[in-house]
Amino acid sequence: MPVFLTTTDDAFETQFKALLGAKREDSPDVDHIVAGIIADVRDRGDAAVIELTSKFDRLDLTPETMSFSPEDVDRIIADVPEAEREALQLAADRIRAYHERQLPQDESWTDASGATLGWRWTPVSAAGLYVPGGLASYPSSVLMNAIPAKVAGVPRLAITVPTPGGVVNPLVLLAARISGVDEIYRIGGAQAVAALAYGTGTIAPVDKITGPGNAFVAAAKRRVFGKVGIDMIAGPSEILVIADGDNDPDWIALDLMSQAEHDESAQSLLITTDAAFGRAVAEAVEKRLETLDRRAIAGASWRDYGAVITVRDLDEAAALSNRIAPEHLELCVADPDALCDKITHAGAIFLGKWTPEAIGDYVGGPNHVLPTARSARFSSGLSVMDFVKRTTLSKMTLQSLKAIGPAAEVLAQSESLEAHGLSVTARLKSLNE
Ligand code: HSO
Ligand code: ZN
Repeated sequence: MPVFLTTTDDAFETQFKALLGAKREDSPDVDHIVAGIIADVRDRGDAAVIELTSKFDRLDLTPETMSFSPEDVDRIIADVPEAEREALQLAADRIRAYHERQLPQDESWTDASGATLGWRWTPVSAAGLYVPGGLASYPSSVLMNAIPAKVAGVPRLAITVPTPGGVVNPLVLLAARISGVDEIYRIGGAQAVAALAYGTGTIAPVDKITGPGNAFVAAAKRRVFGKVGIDMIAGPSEILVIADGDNDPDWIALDLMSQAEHDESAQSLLITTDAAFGRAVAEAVEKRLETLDRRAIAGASWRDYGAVITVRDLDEAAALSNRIAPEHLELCVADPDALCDKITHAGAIFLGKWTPEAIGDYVGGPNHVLPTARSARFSSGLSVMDFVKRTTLSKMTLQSLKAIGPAAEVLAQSESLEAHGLSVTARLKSLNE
């Protein structure tokens, strides 16, 4: 059973704080192992990657077999059923269309001094996408990471995916093909992150690494940050549903379970204005937990981190939601747009009862890589912006240098940086000659 809280209870504030502070990630002490792996890959390149892959993935590679050739991919994706091909294609088309609207504009203008100023956006030259193996090897996540990079104009996009015993999910390769990925390597773990960051004989280094992974991958991404850019370090999934009493308890139960089934450390929360409805949802969850394939995972998440919170009204619901800053927020209320206006911190919002969060995981269009663990207070989901950078542009004329240069001379002097000041003075002096 999850916890049941009511805002009218004296103990509410203490209980709610405990819920917010619940530590959902046991990150084991893997950092020293990861540091060793990264140093080894830096020193020995391909040889280290090949040894580590043999050890951890029971797969013997050579520099020649480290990547899937286009023919390998053709062969492996040949048997993917038509329904799955079409679904992935529909998802990819919708994700691309959404992300194309994120492309930022270059700017240029001439100000009152006569200076022309602006900025220009350019993509990173190469990006690396980590795709987990095993249970969390999601083709949808390949689309969500690769498509924004390609929309941003990244010319070289490499994927690493561990293939324990040589086994790979064909849909991962198909998603990579549909997204226009350029290189696919059969490696994983910290060694894959190190190979992408520092390069090996076979793998050219990239400038930005994105994608989810286990504790080793997360630790490796933290360690290579600075040498390359990284995306956020994603924690376990979260969903908060705000629902009034006018909903089908079973629909809401399934929405809560859709994130609970990701991970035993996932968190599913319900905030409702109707206590009886909250109890009905909890009952519906128990019923569903009797049969769901992933009932062990979903059940553990719901029991350990789930909660049903009864509030006086939707204003109170919005205020609590903003304190939680959830990764996913569903608004299952009569006027979701009005409630949406009151939400300031959330990774992604799903409005109205016809919008289950799972639509956003697959086919809605927005990205499903989103800020977790309350980081929606200060960050956003993955976007085209993660694969571009901004260069500023300044062009002075004779008049503009005359107008603003003297202030630079004064400031340079006050900072005791003589050459700075003289670089302006020399030019201004030439005008008087
Ligand atoms: N909900 C997950 C993403 C995902 N769901 C992938 C299904 N597949 C991110 O929080
Ligand atoms: Zn999901």
